[in-house]
Amino acid sequence: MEAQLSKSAQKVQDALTALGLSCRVEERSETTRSAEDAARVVGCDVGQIVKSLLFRGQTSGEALFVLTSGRNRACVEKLAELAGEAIGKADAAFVREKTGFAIGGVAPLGHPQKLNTIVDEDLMQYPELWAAGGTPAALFRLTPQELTVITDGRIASIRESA
Ligand code: 5CA
Repeated sequence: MEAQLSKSAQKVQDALTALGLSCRVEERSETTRSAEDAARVVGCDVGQIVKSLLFRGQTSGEALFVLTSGRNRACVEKLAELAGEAIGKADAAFVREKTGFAIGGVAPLGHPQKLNTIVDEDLMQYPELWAAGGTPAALFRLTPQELTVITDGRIASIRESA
């Protein structure tokens, strides 16, 4: 029998099940707080980790949810262009309010309300991805196609180039 998930991880599992997806949230004994931690724990390339970042429109105050490859940094100028306004990084309280999760465990779904979402096109090249499952030790495996179903996001080139 599988161990019972914590409340936040179960919320993510329920959201996946409600979408008809077969993804399974796993809670590990080691931290998966950062993309590097997560890649080490599951044994994948860091590029296959879905990083969940939250930004805030400086004019509208609206949340912009950004999913990038763990290999990349999101380019704020590209995001601002897509959002149509200047944006800044959200603080921890805004992340909690808009996603319902604490930093380090923000899942791409299971939020209290629908978030305007942008997905890094570099995530689409991998056969499978891993995303945070609601806590800094919870993860689930998914395909890029499942990620687009989950987020209903706009796929764009948002990588910061060196
Ligand atoms: N569980 C891992 C792998 S899926 C995870 O959640 N990684 S993450 O990259 O999606 O989330 C951590 C991110 O939170 C960091 O990349 C960073 O951009 C953001 N972050 C860290 N500290 C803060 C902070 N104080 N305020 C806002 N964002 C933060």
